[in-house]
Amino acid sequence: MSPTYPEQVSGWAGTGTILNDDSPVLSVSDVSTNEGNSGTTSFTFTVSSTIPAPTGGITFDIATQDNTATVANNDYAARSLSGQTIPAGQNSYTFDVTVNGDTLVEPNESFFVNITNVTNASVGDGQGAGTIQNDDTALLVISQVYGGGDNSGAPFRNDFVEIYIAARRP
Ligand SMILES: [Ca+2]
Ligand SMILES: [Ca+2]
Ligand SMILES: [Ca+2]
Ligand SMILES: [Ca+2]
Repeated sequence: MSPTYPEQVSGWAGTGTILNDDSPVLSVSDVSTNEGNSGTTSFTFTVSSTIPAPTGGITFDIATQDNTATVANNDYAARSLSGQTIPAGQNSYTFDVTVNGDTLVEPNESFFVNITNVTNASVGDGQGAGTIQNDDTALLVISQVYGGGDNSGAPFRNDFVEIYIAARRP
C-alpha cells in the first residue's frame, strides 16, 4: 500500500521561472596580473556571449578607460576599436591591452575596458576591470648615523639618522 500525504499535496503552488536563453547576453572579463619591471605585458580581456552569436554576428565598440591606472602616468596604452564583431556561431572575442612595466613603487592600480554600441545582444556586464598588481617595493638604507650631536667640538648640534631609497625594488 502506498502512503498518501494529502496535507502535502493540497494547496501547494509553485512558481516556475523560465529564463530566456534565446538571446545573447555579453560580459567582459576582469584581468589581474603583475605589472612587470620592464617591457610590456598583455592583459587579455574576453568579451563572451551566453549563446553563439546570431546571423550577422554581435557587434560593439570597445575601449580602455583610466581608473587609478592612467595613460598619462604611462601605466598602460590607451586602446579603442569600433565595429568589433563576434561572428555568427561564435561565443567570444579577445581584446589585448598593453601594460607598461616599471620599477616605480605604486599601489595596485586598475583601468577599465568598456563595451558600447552593442547590436544583436544585450549587455550583462559591460565593463571589465584590469588590475595591475604592484610588484615593486622600496629598499630603504640607513646611510648615516650620527650620535655626537652637541658634544664638545662636534660639528653638528643634533644627533641624526639619514635614510634613503637605495633601489626601487629588491
Ligand atoms: Ca614593477
Ligand atoms: Ca601608476
Ligand atoms: Ca605602473
Ligand atoms: Ca610599479
